[in-house]
Amino acid sequence: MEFHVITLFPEMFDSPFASGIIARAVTTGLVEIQTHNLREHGLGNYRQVDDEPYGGGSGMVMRPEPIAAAIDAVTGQHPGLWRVLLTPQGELFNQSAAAGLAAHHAGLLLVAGRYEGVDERVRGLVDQEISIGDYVLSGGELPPMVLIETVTRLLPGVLGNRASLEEESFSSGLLEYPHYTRPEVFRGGAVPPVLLSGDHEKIRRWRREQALERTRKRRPDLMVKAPRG
Ligand code: 4HQ
Repeated sequence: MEFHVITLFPEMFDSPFASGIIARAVTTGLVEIQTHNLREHGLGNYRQVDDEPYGGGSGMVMRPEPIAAAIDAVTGQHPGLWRVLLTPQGELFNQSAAAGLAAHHAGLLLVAGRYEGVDERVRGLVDQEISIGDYVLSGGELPPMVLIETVTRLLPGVLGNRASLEEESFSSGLLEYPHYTRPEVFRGGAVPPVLLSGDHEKIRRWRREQALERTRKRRPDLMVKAPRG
């Protein structure tokens, strides 16, 4: 899967993907991450990419022409990319949206914003607008990184075969069951005896109950589509 990112700060994408799962996915050729510097499409001698808002007000707005030129340049070289603008006004990102993005086999073109926002006419240049959460960031680089990280681990071959498909499909959409490792007692807190019992069927059932109970208590909003106990 190809990820293309249009950004004013390409260097910010180096270190987050230089180690761990993503780095291995890049080395093994499962994913490719290409940054494209928006500044190269800036206007005039100063390579301007932003300007004052019509109608007045504070902050700067990203002009549409450099973004359009960058999108045209990338899609000209890489046809079929699914174009995504990261903005607080987009659809809220979640695991199901990540799965949808992972299905775009030609790859993704992610447009990172900066400043107070982008000119409204940029929306017409993309296929989808996504928000990574209901909070306000200063920079525009973290949202595309979050998408790349979330989508990459869904791609075939990236994680290897871990959990059984049945367990995985049961627990998807729920919070995880509680995890324990050594020591058996830590500051008065004991590991639940069932986990030391060696009875794998009993352990499986206990974990399912815990995941359901924990989700019901902490995130009842997730229970709508969750599997029945
Ligand atoms: N932005 N999800 C980019 C966000 C954001 C979000 C504010 C968009 C800052 C530069 N983007 N500008 N939340 O907070 O996608």
